[in-house]
Amino acid sequence: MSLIIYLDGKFVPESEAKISVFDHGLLYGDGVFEGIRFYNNRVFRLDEHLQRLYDSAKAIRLEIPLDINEMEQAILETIRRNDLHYGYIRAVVTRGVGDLGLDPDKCSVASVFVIASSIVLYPDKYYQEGLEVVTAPTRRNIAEALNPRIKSLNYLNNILAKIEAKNANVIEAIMLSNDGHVVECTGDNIFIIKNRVLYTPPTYIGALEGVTRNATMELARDMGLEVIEALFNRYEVYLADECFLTGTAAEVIPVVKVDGRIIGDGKPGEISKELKKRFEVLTQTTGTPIYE
Ligand code: PXG
Repeated sequence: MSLIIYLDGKFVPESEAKISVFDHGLLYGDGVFEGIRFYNNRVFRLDEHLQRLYDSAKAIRLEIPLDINEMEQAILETIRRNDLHYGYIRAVVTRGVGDLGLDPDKCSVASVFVIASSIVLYPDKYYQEGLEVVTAPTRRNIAEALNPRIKSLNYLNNILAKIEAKNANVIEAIMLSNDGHVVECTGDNIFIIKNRVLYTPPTYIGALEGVTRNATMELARDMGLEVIEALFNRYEVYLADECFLTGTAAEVIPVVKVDGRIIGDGKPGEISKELKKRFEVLTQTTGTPIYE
């Protein structure tokens, strides 16, 4: 089925949703994006995603031609035009059409597009049995070069690590900072649990401030658990009682093996399972209504 796409103020069929070969989003990865989920006719944490999009744009001095309310309406209307109830949104802002030089000021206006689509879910067995992951040899970009808190169109750092995951026959890889601290995965944040305390790396070492990460931290605190943003190394992951990843696509997914080491008893942990359950309730019952 052909989708209706929002592109620069218009709703067009997929076949007409085209971007110039001179767009700097394509030529240089110069742009920002968000991946957002909607469940049960509500967009999950839309305000948080929009804020991150505008923060990312500000950090690269990119002016989005819509204000945040207009962007919200463009997203909601794109879902409505496709008559979707559960799914995935990709909102993208590119620097726009320029010449073959780097200069962003030669691009007159940013391009905005929104794709609303159904989502391809990870196979259920990963949630039931837990994931195996490896550590990628490729280090996470350092924050002082390209801050990973900017959700930019330049995902090559993550893609290199994803290739390393696939070479090892797994679907996700842990990325380390240059000095060996655990940072995050290619498209997910990471948590470990030791003695009923949750640990996740602080964003300043170069992890994206994940919307799912934030929601999970709130849910854990609601359960009376302590959550600490702290630096840790692979050693602490290997010795953890539980480990799980969070992300818009993956939601909350348990990890049971890291670099060949069994985590805990090799089965999804009790706290991870409870958080996954509570996260599902949250996504089904909260969010910005699409059709009211
Ligand atoms: N870290 C990175 C590097 C990400 O790209 C997350 C963490 C999790 O953040 P949220 O806000 O989603 O909880 C992301 C987001 C994909 C895909 O196809 C993954 C993301 C974005 C877009 C596509 O796997 N991950």
